[in-house]
Amino acid sequence: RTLVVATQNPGKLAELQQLLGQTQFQLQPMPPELEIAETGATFQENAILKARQTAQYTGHWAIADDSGLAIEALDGAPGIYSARYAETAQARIDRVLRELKGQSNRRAQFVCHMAVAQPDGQIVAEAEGICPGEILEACVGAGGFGYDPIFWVPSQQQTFAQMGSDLKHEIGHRGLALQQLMPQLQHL
Ligand code: ITT
Repeated sequence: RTLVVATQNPGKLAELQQLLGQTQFQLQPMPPELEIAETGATFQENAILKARQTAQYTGHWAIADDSGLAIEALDGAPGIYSARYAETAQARIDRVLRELKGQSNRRAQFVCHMAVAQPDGQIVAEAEGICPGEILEACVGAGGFGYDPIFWVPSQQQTFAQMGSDLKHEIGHRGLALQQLMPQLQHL
């Protein structure tokens, strides 16, 4: 059956297509004209509203991912505002580096909440993945997207932007969420 991947973010879409490639679903991109206001106060609320509205609009099953970077010394910012923290990806990274200037606590985590809705909008599966790390003082690595070049994963001694996509899927927030979601999808 058809599963609409409810994201307009090309970096996320590529990862989700790779991660969902082995499932029983025929993946479809989100209709470009569909704009969803992220009015929720949490990753979970935003994932649910994106999955629900996309399912209802398309009449297909839909999966949504609401994710972001939560930095301890910034009281969890940018968090659910990660995509809206500045105009461009580079400006968002620059803002984080500026706000952490001189700060010795560099601890952070990436969070990904996923929700799956059936065609009438009812949520049938949910999962959350968290990946702990540290914010570097400058970019390292050229792969990935978003905040990947400043997100250092101590257990791997490299940034998200340095690791291959297989490793990012294995230990990253999105991959961990999907590892939990997969068994739930199999029973639908
Ligand atoms: P959709 O809502 O259309 O899916 P979006 O980019 O607006 O796209 P979010 O509201 O969930 O999605 O914001 C997530 C932001 O968090 C994203 O734009 C990146 O800036 C950041 N982010 C999430 N996962 C990331 C990852 O794996 N690597 C780097 N940055 C990531």
